Amino acid sequence: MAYPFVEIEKKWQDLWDERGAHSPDLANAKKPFYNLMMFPYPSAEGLHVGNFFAFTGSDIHGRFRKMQGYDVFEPMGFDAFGIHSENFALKVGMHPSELVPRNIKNFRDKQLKRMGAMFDWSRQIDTTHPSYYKWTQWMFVQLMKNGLAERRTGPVNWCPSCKTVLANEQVIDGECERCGTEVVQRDMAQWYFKISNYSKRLLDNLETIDWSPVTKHAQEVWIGKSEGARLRFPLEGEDAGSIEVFTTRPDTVFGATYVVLAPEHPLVATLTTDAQQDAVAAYQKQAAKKNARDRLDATREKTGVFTGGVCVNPATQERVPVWVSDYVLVTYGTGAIMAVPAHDERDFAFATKFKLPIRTVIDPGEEGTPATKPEEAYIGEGRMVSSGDFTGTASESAREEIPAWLEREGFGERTIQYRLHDWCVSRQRYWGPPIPVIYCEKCGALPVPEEDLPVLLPKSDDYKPDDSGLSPLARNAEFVKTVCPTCQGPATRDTDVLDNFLDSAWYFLRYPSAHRDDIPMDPALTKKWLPVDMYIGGQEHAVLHLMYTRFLCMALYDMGHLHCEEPFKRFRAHGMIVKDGAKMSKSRGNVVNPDEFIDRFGADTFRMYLMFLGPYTEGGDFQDEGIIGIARFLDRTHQLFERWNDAKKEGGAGPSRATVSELHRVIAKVTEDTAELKYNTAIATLMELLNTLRKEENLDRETMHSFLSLLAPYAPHLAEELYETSGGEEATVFDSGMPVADADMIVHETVTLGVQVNGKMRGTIETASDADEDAIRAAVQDEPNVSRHLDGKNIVKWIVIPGRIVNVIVK
Ligand code: ANZ
Ligand code: ZN
Repeated sequence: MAYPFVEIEKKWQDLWDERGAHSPDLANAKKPFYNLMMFPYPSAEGLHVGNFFAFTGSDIHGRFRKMQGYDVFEPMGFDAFGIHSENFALKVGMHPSELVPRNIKNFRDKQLKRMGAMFDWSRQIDTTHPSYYKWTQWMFVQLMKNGLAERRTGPVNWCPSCKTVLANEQVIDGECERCGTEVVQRDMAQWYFKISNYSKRLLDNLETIDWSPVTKHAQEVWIGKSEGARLRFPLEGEDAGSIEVFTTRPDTVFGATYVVLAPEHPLVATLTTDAQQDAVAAYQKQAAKKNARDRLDATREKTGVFTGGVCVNPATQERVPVWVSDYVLVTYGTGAIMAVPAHDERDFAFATKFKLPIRTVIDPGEEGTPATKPEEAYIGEGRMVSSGDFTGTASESAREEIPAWLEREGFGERTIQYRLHDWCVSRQRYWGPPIPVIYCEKCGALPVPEEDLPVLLPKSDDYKPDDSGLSPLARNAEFVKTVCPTCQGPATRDTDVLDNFLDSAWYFLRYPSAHRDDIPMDPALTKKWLPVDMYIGGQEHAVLHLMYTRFLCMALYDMGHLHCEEPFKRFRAHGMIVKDGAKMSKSRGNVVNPDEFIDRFGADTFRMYLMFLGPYTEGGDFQDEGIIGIARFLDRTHQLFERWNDAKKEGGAGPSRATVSELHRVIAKVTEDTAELKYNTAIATLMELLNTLRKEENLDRETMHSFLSLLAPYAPHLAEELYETSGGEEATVFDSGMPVADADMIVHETVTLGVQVNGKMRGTIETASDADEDAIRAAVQDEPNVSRHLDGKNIVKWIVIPGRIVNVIVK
């Protein structure tokens, strides 16, 4: 018989609402705890089980902190701008401005409110609302005024299907992060945020924050620090300039037998001789069609063409030919490399194919003289050969000394290079905040004056993207035409919209100040509530949202708008829920609809079941039948309380010593596991406790309520109900405080072991029954009788027979 979860859940959701239980007094809270979950994009399909899993785990953490006496702020909002919403609107033929509010209503009222989370709906955010995006535009304006936003023309990633430019982070393995279409290169004028100015800080600060190691690692790799040198290879002739290359191996410069420019490098035009004009032009055209992933693939057949030009190797003073090849990217380093075929795999393949000289300058050492014609590149360390004054030294030290020498000679500098690129924020789409910039022929590009914000997105049915490289807003003459804020002359507006990732880069700064129309962030509330104490979200955002938002906070900090550089003290990535071993997808037909399960089993059971599937940070496989086990657990919990309430056994003898001991063991374990997001093992431990309690004759209220406090973060409705019916003193179980484990109450089972030295019984020791061998050895050496027989002798062997005997062999 199932307990009446429908009534119970409805009752408590209404009560929480009525009492404003989840809207803490932000200004006066004593122990603020900001518990944040990545906010969803309100799709038309509604909340899926993956969202539900993620949100539940975050809510359990929030409720757990609340039990511990914190004032928990757990806001929720909707990331409703962007290509996703727009594409769907186009598909169903309904304007996104009508679709989005409908989806939000469905998400919030039909789904999120049923899950029993402590979301503070009084501070909900919708990124598409002018009262929000006014401040998104304000962010842009601040960056622009401080030289951190810049318009540049250059190669960009273009998604032919989404018909817009994408940032580097939004291209995954050469494909559009949204739609999976292969991205192509285009040359366009776009707005960039100078996130690369922050490379070093973004990397160094990682040490100061408590984040999932995988997430930190992903950021480290993406920021991509390389230590090396920029070296200049002079061109022939008076004042002809030079080609600057970036290398991480300046020790190999004596082996640089040619130089390669990226096809897009500006010097290609200067260096190409008349005879090579056609070949080079044809090659450039072909290269433009390839994506970066293919271009960098080391195993790919190398292609390239000779420019006809030469430059001078600054170390050897020899003339070396200059080639063009697409394995050199214009967007990294200087867009040019010195090729050292003897010691770099890609250069080796290229030199072999085009019969360019291969010169060994590092000898591996052990095998005597180096091969005159190497079979493959040697990329390791060794002894320098054919390297002028450096011959005979170790390559590691030459790596320091050669660039120091070239620096003195004026041929370069040692540098640190980062892979992180500036963030391109222009999108040629409709559904976003218009970029707040005005172009005037006389005054140039100007930010829209702050008092004129927001630049409203005009409602128009003509919003389909096209291949022109211009946003649909460019077709809206009324929108485009404006006056220059400086000279009052005729001017035009920027017609692109801002990247959806800017909307989400600052939403959590807005929640506490959601009521303030006059400023983006209330200074007192911001100071009190930020940085976020616990942030939970998907690992797929490691180098997207989580990088952008760190950058924006640093920039706001530098501009004096924020008191903290880092937005999230703690971040944990949650796992993924799969179904029958496969990712859930409509096409596979294995999508789990959370609504159905809540209808059948209730939100508490569904919450707990999801958390029981596997470790929260790893996820698990959804099995329809498994939920019965949790339903039974909650039924039995309900029964236990009903029986106890009826019997009113209060004031009896109290539980046995064994039950008290078990309770304290469980308090310690569940508290620790819940704090570490190990929800599945915490639930298993609660199940053990229930079994003990079911067998106990003399349960007192303290024991019953301790159990409820531990259960409450997981099954909040049922815990509230049982707390009330069993005579809880507070208005809510969440004010009843978390029980604290008393270590002295926990009885460890012990065993007695006989101890022999060289086969003769010398004493006994008491150890915990689960003591490991190290603990047993320590106990043996502490036993005075035994240790007398060990003194001054060498222990040659330990023989430990668990639970019975220890024999120490000495000499
Ligand atoms: C000469 C050399 C000799 C190199 C050698 C390597 C080994 P990371 O570690 O990723 O920073 N490189 C530089 N700029 C490039 C570009 N725009 N496109 C493609 N490759 C580029 O890699 C740095 C190395 O990658 C540089 O060091 C350069 O090759 C190449 F035995 O210079 B090296
Ligand atoms: Zn796309």
